[in-house]
Amino acid sequence: MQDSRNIKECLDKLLNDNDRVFIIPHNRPDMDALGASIGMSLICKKNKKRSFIVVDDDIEKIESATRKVIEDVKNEFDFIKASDIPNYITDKSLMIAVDVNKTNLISVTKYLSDFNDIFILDHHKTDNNTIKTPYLFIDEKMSSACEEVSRLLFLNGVKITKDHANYLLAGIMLDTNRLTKNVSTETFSVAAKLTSRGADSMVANNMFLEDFDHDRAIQRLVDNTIFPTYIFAIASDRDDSGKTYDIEDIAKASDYLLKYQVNATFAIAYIDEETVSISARSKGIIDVSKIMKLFGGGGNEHSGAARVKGMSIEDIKNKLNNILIPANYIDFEAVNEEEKQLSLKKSI
Ligand SMILES: [Mn+2]
Repeated sequence: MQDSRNIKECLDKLLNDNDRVFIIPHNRPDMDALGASIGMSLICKKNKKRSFIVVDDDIEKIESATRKVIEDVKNEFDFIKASDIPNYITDKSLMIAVDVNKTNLISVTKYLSDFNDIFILDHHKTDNNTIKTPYLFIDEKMSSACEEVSRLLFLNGVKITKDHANYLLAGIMLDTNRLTKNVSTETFSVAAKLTSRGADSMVANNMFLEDFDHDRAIQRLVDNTIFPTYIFAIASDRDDSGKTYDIEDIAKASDYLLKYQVNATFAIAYIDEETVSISARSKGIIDVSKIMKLFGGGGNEHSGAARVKGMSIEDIKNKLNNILIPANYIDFEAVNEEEKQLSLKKSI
């Protein structure tokens, strides 16, 4: 794990060298990206730097939990669109990307060269699209961007309200499947500190309450789940259903499947007439980002996704099946002996 003090030191210097800050979460921000953006904005405030959070998506297109928080805090923080950047940017503007490191997942790609410095704090793998900057802080083992930003808030002695603490806890809960996946003692320690500042796991959890239609969509995918081997589960829609899904609902279906005795889960459905989205989750033994790479996507060990054009759901399931058959699975050796024995026992 990276030492947060080094990150703080670097950030202190950059905040000192610049007069304005543009905070960039990934497109269609989720609670981890938004919570981390809010946290970063509080650090800027403490350092007396004006900051803007750039959310370019139409508010109606953002998932409900995030949208509600944006509505709640829009008077407290400056939210702007990417096209507003030229109105506010100065010669000494710092860009801070949180929960993202790739040019193809942000809205400000065409302004990158206008920023004086770029600082990135993320927990996703890097690839060819990763923004080039000397200030790149990636820790794939970190549960969430909110966990790291919380640590920075504590190190900076920033006062946070109960609401802020809840947003940060919600981000951690989202990325850890409610504190069950990819959590370390550090994660719990951060969660405890947020709780001592007024966060309430019930309140944070309630931010993710489903509305009925979305929950039905998620369950439709879950209902159609196959278990190609005893350690994988694949939920999907049918090719001929004519339905399109929200990316977030597909992700939630793969999250949902983690409650079963499997190591990795996948959910597959159309997001528009020609694009199929795959969401992948892992309890940690299998690196799903490697599998998603084979479909042109990415992510990290615990969480990955890909968007595929030109393949049907059935095609994708077949390709996935071929990859997942243990003999063909390139990293199957990563499964430790104990786990292998356990899985074998279960299959008998
Ligand atoms: Mn995240």
